Amino acid sequence: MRLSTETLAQVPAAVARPAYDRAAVKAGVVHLGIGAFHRAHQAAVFEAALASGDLLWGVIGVSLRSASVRDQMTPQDGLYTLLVREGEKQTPQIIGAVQRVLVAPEDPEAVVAALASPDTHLVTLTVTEKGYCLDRKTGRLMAEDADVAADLAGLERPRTAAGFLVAALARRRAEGLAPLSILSCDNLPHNGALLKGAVLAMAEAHDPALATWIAQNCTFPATMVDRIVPATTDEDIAGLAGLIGLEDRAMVKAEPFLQWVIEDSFAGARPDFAALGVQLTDAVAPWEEAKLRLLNGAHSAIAYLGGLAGDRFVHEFVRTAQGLLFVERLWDEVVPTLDPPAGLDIPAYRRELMARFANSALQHRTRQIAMDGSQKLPQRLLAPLGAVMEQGGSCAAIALAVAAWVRWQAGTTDAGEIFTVDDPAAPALADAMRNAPTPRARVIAALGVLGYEPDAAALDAIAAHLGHLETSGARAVIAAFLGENA
Ligand code: CS2
Repeated sequence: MRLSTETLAQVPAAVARPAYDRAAVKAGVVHLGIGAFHRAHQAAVFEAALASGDLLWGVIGVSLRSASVRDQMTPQDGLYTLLVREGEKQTPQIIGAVQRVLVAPEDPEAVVAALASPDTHLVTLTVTEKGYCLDRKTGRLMAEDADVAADLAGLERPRTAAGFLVAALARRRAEGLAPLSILSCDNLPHNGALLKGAVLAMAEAHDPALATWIAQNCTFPATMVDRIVPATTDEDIAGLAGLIGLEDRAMVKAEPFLQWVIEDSFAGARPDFAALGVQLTDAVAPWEEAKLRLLNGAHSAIAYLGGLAGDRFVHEFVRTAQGLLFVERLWDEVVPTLDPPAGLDIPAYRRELMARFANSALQHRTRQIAMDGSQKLPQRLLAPLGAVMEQGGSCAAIALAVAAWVRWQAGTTDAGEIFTVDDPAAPALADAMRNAPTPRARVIAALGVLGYEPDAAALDAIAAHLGHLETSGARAVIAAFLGENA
């Protein structure tokens, strides 16, 4: 039997569930990119708003591509379980915030209508780094992308996030409706400004007066989001059925930790975020930078080094003394590049991060994090690498992590297992590296695809690590690195 409004009463009484009247909730939020992360993060916060009695913050979820989330959630009336796991402890909570899921390619008009509804005040986005369709070198919309080109030509059936937003904002303006607060929740530095740039460029191409209206009335607060949310597996769904007595194909699993920092700049109504544990601030950037470089940078290092060495999960990497020490060395190099916000205790943050990585109940796959490396590397590892070089610091651990990413492009683990490199730039990377005969040439070629040119010392370090990785494998290289940098 499947979880739904009708079967909800069968769930054991100890399991938390919506105590508010779902029928009375208004959809104040449209979320673009309703994957597991949204359901475990922002939707959990909106659920808390609803639970507090503020019924304006139901969510209409939008999938920009596939129908799978809609197909999981619609038979369940939008209900799903958030399963918080740590050690032996598992705490399920049934969430009712999501009212509907729309599949954009099937019915783009429904998405525009939802965004242009008078009930909508906030738009949140988790469309992943590549979903902004921005050229990372120039910061411009990728006009050569087929979806961007289609949206630049006409917005009758938008395809991109920026296209949907512009089509809907045009309608809101024409109908005299209130502007929107539009919050990027992706792991990109200055995500608010990036999104604003993409939306304004799209609007400018259609109607400069609309672009001006958007710039003057809508806001694009920067946000930092943090919660580790591994992809759900069939075993997770089977395990949850044992806990709640029902099948829930839309469940998500997450760690207990949740952080959301939002730039305090709203165009109109919003929930009482502060009361919901969300941090409102004038400056998100220092939070974002610390999180991207320490958490996500270490994640990517673990994904490539651990992935090459055969670690399937993050906790397996930090369970070994060498893995743990390597992450500490990486952080030692990165910390001097940060300008941490008041309120962030770096030593405590590092300890907490390590404990979060060690949470074996999450089963967070290294392959999941390895995905889309070309989109992630710049802010996670290359920016701190550049900053370390400028400061004249040591970059050996960061360089090793970057070398592991280059090595990853070969598509084989150290044991010779073949895998597919899951990255929109994979063909370009393979092309660039095909005729690069030496480790040094391969580093130059791979980083060149990202538009990155390391300085001579960094290049030497990355190339030496790559040569060593190619001949000896990740475990041996980490051991040698720790021997030299004890
Ligand atoms: C991870 C992130 O998959 C990845 O790239 O580094 O999803 C990470 O788990 C989150 O940013 C944590 O907040």
